[in-house]
Parts: sequence; structure tokens; C-alpha cells
Amino acid sequence: MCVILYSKILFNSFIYLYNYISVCVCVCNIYIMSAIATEGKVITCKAAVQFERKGELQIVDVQVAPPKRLEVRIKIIGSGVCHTDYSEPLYASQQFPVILGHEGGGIVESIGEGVTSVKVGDHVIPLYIPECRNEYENEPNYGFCCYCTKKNFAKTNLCGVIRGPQGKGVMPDGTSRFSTMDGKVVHHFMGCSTFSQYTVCPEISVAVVPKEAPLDKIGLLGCGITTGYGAVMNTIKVEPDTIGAVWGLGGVGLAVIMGLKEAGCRKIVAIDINEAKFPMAKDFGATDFVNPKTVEGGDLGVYLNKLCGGYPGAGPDYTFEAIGNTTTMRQALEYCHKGWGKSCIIGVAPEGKEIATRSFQMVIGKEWHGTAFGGTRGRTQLGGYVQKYLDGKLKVDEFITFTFPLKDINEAFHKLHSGEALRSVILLQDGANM
Ligand code: PAD
Ligand code: ZN
Repeated sequence: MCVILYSKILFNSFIYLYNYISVCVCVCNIYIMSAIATEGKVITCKAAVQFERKGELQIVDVQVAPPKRLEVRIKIIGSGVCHTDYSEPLYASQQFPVILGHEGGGIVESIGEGVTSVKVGDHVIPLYIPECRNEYENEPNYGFCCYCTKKNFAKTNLCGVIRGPQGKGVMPDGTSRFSTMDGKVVHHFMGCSTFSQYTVCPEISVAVVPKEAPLDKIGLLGCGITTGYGAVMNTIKVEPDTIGAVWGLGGVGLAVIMGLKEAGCRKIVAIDINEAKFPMAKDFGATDFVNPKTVEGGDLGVYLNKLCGGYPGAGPDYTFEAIGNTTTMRQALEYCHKGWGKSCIIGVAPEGKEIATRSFQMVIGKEWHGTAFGGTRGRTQLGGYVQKYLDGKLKVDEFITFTFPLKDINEAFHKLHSGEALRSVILLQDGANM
């Protein structure tokens, strides 16, 4: 009797496993079949296009050409909306029309000739700072990259090999893969253009990530979260039992706090003129909160000095500016600890703005640093950050205030400017809502 029951259970488990595998294989096949159906062909899809320097984005049909040599075409699932999507197009060098967006997650639909590190069906995050590792030194549109040599690999993430064409809104061969339905060129943005249902990126601008992670959310690791967290971990390498302070409690500032907590700071000071940001900063690990406009005694420098011991030269060991304001950048440097204080500029000030301080600040041992994408080497490190999120050691969901279908993308920008949204996620494939 017992043997019959046991064999029955075994048989049922086998059938269940068989069905499960069949379903998985089927889903996989459906994706690969549909990818094959579009491979090598122009795809017509929806995208949010900015036609002029100022003005709202327009949802229109665009044509996305197949990936050329060393390029990858990606079906974008979700994309965060970041300040840079608003501020970069104000720069004189930006070309129009353009498809913005650089915090995306998607699935590789097809690959161009010569692509080896990414395959169809891979889950990926496009990178606005590529990573060539000098693997393409002999390719005509690439060449030697001094930032990716063995000697400099750990010093910087600023791979420069396709910086020129990326800044001009084109692929490394100098052309765009996007066009309007009547054939006008539409430009790429920061090598990503994630406000499109399909985009094309150079292979070196694509990080492969674990498949278990939700693609609508992890796009946020493509910029803001990684920038703040990486500034602490990669750029400054904060030591435990120290004091850290951050100016600005938007998505980037909160990610700094997340990093400072992981690094083991004994005090984390959260500074913002909007006190509504303090409860969230507390949830992320901040221990002290200050509004520079209402600070006791009216002097933020004196407040920080007292909080850090009160003796001459006392201040936070590490300060981070996550606003983009040259006045607060100066404060962050001048209020950090004499002798060893390190201050990191993360915020991007308006074009042409200069920073200033008395040179004596350097003589007394303070260091001024800056970071782009938190010093993160995307292809090498981003998959690990996504795994950290899956393991519950890195926050992502907590940064998402709103989710919108593509058609409501302008509303997402309004929510960002009003300060209501830390980050909004745009769902690109939500066709029913378009
Ligand atoms: P955000 O606008 O969401 O947050 C800025 C915060 O600063 C808000 O909470 C404001 O209330 C606060 N604030 C404004 N003025 C002051 C002030 N004078 N004193 C104190 N607080 C103030 O921005 P975000 O977190 O998305 O981005 C912050 C900056 O980081 C922004 O300049 C962005 O362009 C930059 C950035 N840099 C990189 C990089 O690679 N370096 C990447 C991504 C974003
Ligand atoms: Zn490089």
C-alpha cells in the first residue's frame, strides 16, 4: 500500500515537473520565436520623442532599424524618469529630435554581427557610461581606450572609446538607428534612449543582469540609485565608524544614505530645505536631520561642527552634494573635517557654472572629489548590484513613487519637478493604455 502511494506521489511529481519544464520551454520559445520574427527587420513601435529643446515629449510611432555590427536591439520593459532627462536637453550640444531616457530595463531582441557578450533573450540594463575593456581596440569605430587599460581599470569608470558619437546622439559609426515614419533622423540619448519600446545600444553599453529581477524596476539601477550608492562605495570608499553628511534628499541623496549605512557610519546627517524628505531619509538610515533655512543659530557650518565634536576643524569625515548647486558644493567641502575630510560632488550644476573655495581648504587637507555613475563599471558591476537587490541587500522598490504608462510620461516629469516623485517608472509595453 505504502509503496503504491509512494510511487503515485513520485509519478505525480514527475508529471508536475514535466509540465513545469514544458511551460518554461514554451514561454522561452515564444519569446525567441517572436524575436526571430523581427530579427533583421525594421521595427515600428511607440516612443516618447522630444522634437525641440523646450516643450513636452510626444508619443509617436518611430522606426527602429536592426542592430549593426557590435550593436544590440533591446525591447524595453520599464524606464525611470531622471532629472538628467530634463537637464541634458537644455545643453547647447543636444541634437533634436531625440528619444530620451537612460534608466531602463529590457530584453535583448536581436544582436548585430560580432556581438559575443550578449545574446538574444538576455535581460539587460543599458549603460550611459559604456565599458569597452579594450576588447574592441582593432575595430574601426572604437580603437584604444586609456581609461580601460589594466593599469587604469580600477581607477575610473570613464570609458572614453565612443564618447564622441554618443555625445552627438548617434551610434559609433556616426548614424542613428531611429527615424520618424516619414524617414527623418531621430537621435539617440546618452547611448540609451529608453523611452522607446525598442532601442539600439552598442554592445559595450549593455550590462547583462540576473533574469529573476523585475525589469520594470531595476532600470533605476541604470542611473540614480547606483550613482549615490557607488559614490560611497566606489568613489570615496567610506570607512566604518565615521560621520557622513549628504546635501539633497532626492533619489541620489537617499542612495548615498543607503551606502553610508552599509559602510557602517556611526552618524549620517541628512540635509534638505524640504523637511518632508526627512522621514524617508530616516527609513534609509539617516540619524540626524537639518534644514539649512531653519537651523538653530542660523549657521549650518556651526551646527555640523557641534554635531561632530565641537573642536576646531571638526566636521563630517565625508560629505556628498546631491543637488547640483554650486553654493551647496562649496558648503559640503568647507564643512567637512580638517585634515582628512573628503567631499564628493554628485549633483550636476547648470552648464558653465563654476565652483569656488579658498585654496587654503586644500592646504589643510580637505579633498574635493566628483563622481559619474558612482564610479561604477557597468558591465562588470551592475549585474552584482541587481543580485544584491534580489538578496534584499539593496533597496530599489522604495525609490518608486509612481508608475505610468508611456502615454503619461509628461505627467511623470511634472511629478519629478514638483518634488512629489522620488522616481517614476514608465511602463513601455503597456500597449492597452496608449
Ligand atoms: P532631486 O531633485 O530629486 O533631489 C534634490 C533634493 O535637493 C531635493 O530634495 C531638494 O529639496 C533638495 N534641495 C534643493 N536645493 C537645496 C538646498 N539649497 N539645500 C538643501 N537641499 C536642497 O534630484 P536627484 O536626487 O534625482 O539628483 C540630484 C543631483 O544629482 C542632480 O543634479 C542630478 O542631475 C545629479 C545626478 N548626477 C549623476 C552623476 O553621475 N554625477 C547621476 C544622476 C544624477
Ligand atoms: Zn574603455
